[in-house]
Amino acid sequence: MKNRALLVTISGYSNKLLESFDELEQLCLTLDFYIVDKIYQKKLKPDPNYYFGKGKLEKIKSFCYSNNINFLVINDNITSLQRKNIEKFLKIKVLDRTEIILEIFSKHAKTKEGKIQVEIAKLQYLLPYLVGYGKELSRLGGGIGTRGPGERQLEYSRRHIKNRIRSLKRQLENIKHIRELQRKKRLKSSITKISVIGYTNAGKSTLLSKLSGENLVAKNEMFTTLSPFTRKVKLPSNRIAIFSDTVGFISNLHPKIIEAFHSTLEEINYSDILLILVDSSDNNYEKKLETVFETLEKIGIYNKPYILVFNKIDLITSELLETIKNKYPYAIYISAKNNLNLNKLLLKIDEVIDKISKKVITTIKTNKMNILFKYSEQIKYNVLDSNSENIKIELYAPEKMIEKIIKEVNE
Ligand SMILES: Nc1nc2c(ncn2[C@@H]2O[C@H](COP(=O)(O)OP(=O)(O)O)[C@@H](O)[C@H]2O)c(=O)[nH]1
Ligand SMILES: [Mg+2]
Repeated sequence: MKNRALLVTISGYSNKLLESFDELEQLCLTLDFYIVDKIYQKKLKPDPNYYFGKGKLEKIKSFCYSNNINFLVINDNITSLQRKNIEKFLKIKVLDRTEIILEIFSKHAKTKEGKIQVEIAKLQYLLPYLVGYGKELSRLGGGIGTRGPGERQLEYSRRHIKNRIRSLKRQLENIKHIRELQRKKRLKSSITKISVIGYTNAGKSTLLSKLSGENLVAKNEMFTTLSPFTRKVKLPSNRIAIFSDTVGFISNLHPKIIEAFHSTLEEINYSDILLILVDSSDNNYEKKLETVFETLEKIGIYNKPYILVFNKIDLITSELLETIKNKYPYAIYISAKNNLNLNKLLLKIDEVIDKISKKVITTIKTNKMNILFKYSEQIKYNVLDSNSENIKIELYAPEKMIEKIIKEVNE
């Protein structure tokens, strides 16, 4: 049974909270919530005790009761007093915007380090709420489960939680050097890795599923060991690349969870190429793009080749498209949903891989050609000349791959 959620917000000053209401819906869908309805109240400032006005809260209560709602999701960050009061009044679990975002980070955190960072962020964010209110810590551990509030009445002292945070931070220190080792190991693998990054709703998941749907690589063991966020795609050159769907950027992140967000993005370090996906129909796209670049800089990614991809061009006028094209002449313009220009994108990726690959011209014996076939998913070559014994080729491949091949053909 799905978690049935009611999404609520007040309008806020100049409707600020209404603007991010759709984004919240998108985030909840990512978490597999069934969204029963969205309700807002025209109100500038939240009530300090109950967030909503008392009348509105009564209405919410009867709505939740008659619609079997088990989660109230508020599009704002609430205080622990508000949280406690609303939960007591409605008798269902209340989640605020930052908690929803933290759940998404949990889902995306792949490395041990990422998982610990997210747990620390959760503890720090919910600390004032957890202290003394008898909340089960499982609220933090197993993600958003089906349990209601107050099932296991455990009391947590501030000291208890602070100790837990300290111990997690120690663990972080310890795994830092292990991570370095893993990183080296991963870098050895020569298959091209591509991370798709961008704001939530840009179309990252759609793009990934279209690419792998159109160019589905036959199911094999390699495929089944990939994470749910990863797809293998065959490029026009016949090379294979692995695409990863990364955690989406989200507007107005709470300062306490920014570090956790950055750690969730760390996998980008392991990729060879970035696809920066932009929703061209979003009025705020330029500011968002700027934030993406700033964030990459903050997490120490300066020199990775990237391809700028403007998505959803089916939703904008041709005038706007022309304007954007003039500003970003090197970008690729697609509609993931309508399969528009996806091949152009793949060709561009091939082009970039060629650029970051090394090129050598070498002559190999005809009977060693099978070695090239063996690695055909990771290399590209053109035959320049051949006779019955030798073939002269121009070979494009990552440096490590070239070394490997040269060694094998000369054995
Ligand atoms: N009109 C249009 N909608 C799109 C396109 N690509 C994605 N979408 C829609 O945009 C929404 C968000 O897409 P999703 O792939 O979940 O974005 P993500 O958050 O970046 O993974 C979904 O409703 C998609 O159907 C596109 O090219 N055109
Ligand atoms: Mg997605």
